[in-house]
Amino acid sequence: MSSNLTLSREDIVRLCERVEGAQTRAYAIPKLTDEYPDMTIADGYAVQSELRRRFIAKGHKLVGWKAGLTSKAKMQQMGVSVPSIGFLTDRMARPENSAITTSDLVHPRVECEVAFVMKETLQGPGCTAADVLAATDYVLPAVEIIDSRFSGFKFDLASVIADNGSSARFVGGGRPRYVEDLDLRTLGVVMEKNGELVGMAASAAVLGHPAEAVAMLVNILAELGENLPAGSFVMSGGITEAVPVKPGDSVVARFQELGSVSMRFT
Ligand code: OOG
Ligand code: MG
Repeated sequence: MSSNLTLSREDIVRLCERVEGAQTRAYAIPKLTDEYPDMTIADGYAVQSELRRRFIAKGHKLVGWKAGLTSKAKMQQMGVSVPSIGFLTDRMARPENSAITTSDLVHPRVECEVAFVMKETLQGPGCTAADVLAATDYVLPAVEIIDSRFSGFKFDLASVIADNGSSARFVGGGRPRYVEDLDLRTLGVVMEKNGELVGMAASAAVLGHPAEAVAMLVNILAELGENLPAGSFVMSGGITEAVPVKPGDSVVARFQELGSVSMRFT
């Protein structure tokens, strides 16, 4: 990792238990750097990796990964300027058009993303956007429901990485398409909540091209000693700002060329 570990093994386990408790019982906690101001990005990933290990030990299945904070809109909204990654499990997936409960979430927000499904395994370092496109089976539109476990949805990079990039739920849908049939830089996206426009942007907002975000993710995975296996579901990062949702809200994300993804909240 580009920065060093400062946490002891005991601290990593303690912080992991704190984050896991907040995630599974849906309560807010202070950001971890309040207690550990010297926490580094490497420390954040050490906590996240311990969380992943525990979830897998409990029978959750790793289905893919997500890139976070990859667009200007997201970086400005969250006050963080470096992208990050998090893992996705089968327990986080929700069907398209389904009712998503909020009682098991702290303060959910929705964001539109381009998702990739991989047909070949990718291994960094040195992974490029061209490598990603060649290894992609298809892309599809997705909505991520993020839910920071930190009070006020306020955090720094080390804390949000430890909290698995605020990952909570995700919904894939629309129309799967082959990348060679699309220009992934120019896809327009609009998000509607209760029939009103709440966000719009083009997919180039994500590091110039969503495949760049996936390449970045593969290169971070290499630093963690991991690869991106064939069959993985990968979200490339919110294109627009994330929008808060509450019970009763319905959300539609409309993607040019890729169709739309809908859900409602209860
Ligand atoms: C961090 C997660 C960011 C994205 O797509 O940018 C993320 C957060 O904003 O809470 O998932
Ligand atoms: Mg996201």
